[in-house]
Amino acid sequence: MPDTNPIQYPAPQADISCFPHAYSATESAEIFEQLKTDLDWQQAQISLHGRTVPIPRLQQWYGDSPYTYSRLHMPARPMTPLLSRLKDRAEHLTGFTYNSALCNLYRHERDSVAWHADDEAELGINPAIASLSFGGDRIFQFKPKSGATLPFDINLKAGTLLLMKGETQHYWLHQIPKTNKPTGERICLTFRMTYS
Ligand SMILES: O=C(O)CCC(=O)C(=O)O
Ligand SMILES: [Mn+2]
Repeated sequence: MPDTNPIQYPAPQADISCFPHAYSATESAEIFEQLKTDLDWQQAQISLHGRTVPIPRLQQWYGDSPYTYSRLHMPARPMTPLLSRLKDRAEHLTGFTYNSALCNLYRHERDSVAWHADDEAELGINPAIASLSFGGDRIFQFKPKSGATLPFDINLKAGTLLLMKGETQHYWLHQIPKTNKPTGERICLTFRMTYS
């Protein structure tokens, strides 16, 4: 049975909570393998200081509408049956509805996502973002945009659902930093509601 009592993080001007056991270890291991095989993982390229460089992770976008993120354009692509089932569980646990998923595959400890807020216009004003983690543990870091309060870290283990909602994206940045400690592969599905 999944946890229905989330842990709430006491960060000011944020609403961040997590369900550490949305999926059991056995379920998470099966889901990881299936997502790794089923999803159409690609390494996108971005333009940085006039050079084209590959982003340090694999990604794919699944949703009814196209999405533009950090100037990367991702066409609409229907969710797989497994993604739809995982989305249903995220909706049930969090009480929000989602129509898309930005999926990330971190191949090893040197893959990462840099400091950012999920604040694209298509997400609306105070988006609810539910992310499900599978595979190896990674540290997820938060830091305030103004240096007014302290940064903090969450260790995201397989089977965890993290929910960011309310004003979180206005006041906080998040990242998955590179590390030197071997972590194993990790898949993170970030469910969102996009408005076109
Ligand atoms: O991998 C994660 O936990 C975070 C990914 C993320 O922040 C994003 O896709 O916007
Ligand atoms: Mn994000």
